[in-house]
Amino acid sequence: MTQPIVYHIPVCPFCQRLEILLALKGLRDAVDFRVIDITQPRPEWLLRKTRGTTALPVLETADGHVVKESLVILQYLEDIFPARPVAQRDPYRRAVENMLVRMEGDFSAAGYAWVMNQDPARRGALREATLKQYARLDDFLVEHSPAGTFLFGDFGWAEAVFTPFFMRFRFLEYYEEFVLPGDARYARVRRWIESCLAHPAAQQVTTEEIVKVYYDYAKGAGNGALLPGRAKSSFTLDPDWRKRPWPPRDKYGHAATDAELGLA
Ligand code: GAZ
Repeated sequence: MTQPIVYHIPVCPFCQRLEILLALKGLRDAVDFRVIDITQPRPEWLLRKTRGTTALPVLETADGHVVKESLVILQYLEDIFPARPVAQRDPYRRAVENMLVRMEGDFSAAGYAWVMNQDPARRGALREATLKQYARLDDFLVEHSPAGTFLFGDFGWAEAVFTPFFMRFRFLEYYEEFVLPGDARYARVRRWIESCLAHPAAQQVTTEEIVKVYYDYAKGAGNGALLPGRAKSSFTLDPDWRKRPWPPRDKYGHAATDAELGLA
């Protein structure tokens, strides 16, 4: 039997969504995950499949069709593996779930803009903008799920979409000393985030991996791009992140070399 193939970057949040969904279904091995090194030019065979686009994840169906965009792939996997549904079935509950999913773009954009910022004078404003996004999520959860932990009874679709970003935002803790303030305004979203991060289906990456691999994002270079004076991206697969030291936290004052990052 041929399986669907997913071409992915292990530390990519959009890719992790798919792994979480499959873990929730108990079907992680029903898809053949193949790792792509985004610090290298995309191989020609992959560009032929995607008709030139480079963003991952990309899924190839068992009969050879190509599906792009993590949320579209997520729905495809939900549809071909329906035995343990993750999405809500009730139309209104599904709509609520989808409204929350639509908030993810602004949420992640705020955190990524902050981590990638290189101007110390903008830190306060970027922190405020990020906090505003947490407050919006809090407000949504208070409205639709005041007493619960997850949006509905259990870790579900919205959680599979957001949790990879909650994990990536550990880079804000490390590089920007960000902690979600303890006040009541964020109490509901904090409960959600903590439960999401602790869920067994969402343990594909660790804080250590994120902090090490995303060093170049903290210095303003996204998606495997190379910073001036460096020969290797922190997104490289070789050397493995486990063999590298923790990067310097002082992103504004110092640019670490390949050697300091354990990449040389
Ligand atoms: N909309 C697509 C999806 O599948 O949902 C997005 C996929 C995507 O951007 N994948 C990235 C990629 O393949 C890796 S993960 N990039 C290589 C390429 O050639 O395009 C970066 C951000 C950001 C949020 C997340 C990421 C990220 O800003 O982790 O800004 C640079 C990329 C909000």
